[in-house]
Amino acid sequence: MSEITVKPNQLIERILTLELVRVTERAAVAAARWRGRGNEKAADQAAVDAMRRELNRLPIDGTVVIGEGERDEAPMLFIGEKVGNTKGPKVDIAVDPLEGTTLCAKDMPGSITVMAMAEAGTLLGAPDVYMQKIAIGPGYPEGVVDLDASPEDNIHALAKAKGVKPNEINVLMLDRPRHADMIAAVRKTGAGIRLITDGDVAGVIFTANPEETGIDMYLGIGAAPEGVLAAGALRCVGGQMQARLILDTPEKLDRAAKMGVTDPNKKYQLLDLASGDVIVAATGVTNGALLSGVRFHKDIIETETVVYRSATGTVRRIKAEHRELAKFHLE
Ligand code: VTB
Ligand code: MG
Ligand code: MG
Repeated sequence: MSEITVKPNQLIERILTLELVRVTERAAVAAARWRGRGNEKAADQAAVDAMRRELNRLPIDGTVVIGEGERDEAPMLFIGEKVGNTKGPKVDIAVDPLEGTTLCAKDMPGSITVMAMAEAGTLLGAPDVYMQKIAIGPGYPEGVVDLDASPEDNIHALAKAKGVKPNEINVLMLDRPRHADMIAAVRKTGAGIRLITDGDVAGVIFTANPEETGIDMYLGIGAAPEGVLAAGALRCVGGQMQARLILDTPEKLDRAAKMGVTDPNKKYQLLDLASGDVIVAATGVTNGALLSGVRFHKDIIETETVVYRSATGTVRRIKAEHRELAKFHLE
């Protein structure tokens, strides 16, 4: 049987996989210390500080392409910020240091820390605007669903491809007023809808293994950065995703143009969102369906991280016990 050959540039990427786990682990522990305290900003800031500190330890020449906002509005991890000790490969970095700040502040299920690292120039530089998204898991014919088709047509097409009735399809959507018509249209087909208050990075990732998550399709409007982060994970497991930026004001058009978006109505395919080798890591902050949350014990802190590597299609779940880190928890 032929061995998997490791190209030289992949060696550093293989080594860095575990380093990215450390980045999201440390950010998750920092955010979890604010879990349930009702202070979204403090939880988010703690995650940002920890993620930036750990990123700057990495042997990479990284540029934040998806971050806490554009340069003039985010003090840290802004789009364009350089991260890493510059002694390494040029890479794109995408971060959501605390995905689901409200979920963390209220200790509700599903908040995570998440980041992606990819070959330089391969992640869509997405301004923090809304994005229409549709996503399904692997194993279906290319283009079986379409962002511009009606929810009814997409549900019927996916059901046919899956060999089930439409009322056996389950869709995940953000529970938002902007989705009222879409929710009604999906419900008309008899399909089920899991409504979430926040966290559609995980929401898209759930489509990757419907037998475990019960989710066949993600549908709706969420933030663009979250869409690109989720696309990185789907690149690894072979799902399908289409997306379109919502640039409905001159200001948003201008911001997107400054980030190289030339066609504001472009329908992005998965490979437009994340076109090169990409690693995505996410650690649970509160307990959720994707990951268990951080657990604080007297001398040990427990974390769970999932890390996706598109170059090999590898998904790793890493449960870690942190003893050294726990000493700082006593402060
Ligand atoms: C979306 C979703 C994110 O925030 O951006 C949501 O993509 C915000 O939506 O996962 P609203 O502006 O309608 O509140 C998250 O849920 C968390 O960042
Ligand atoms: Mg965030
Ligand atoms: Mg977010």
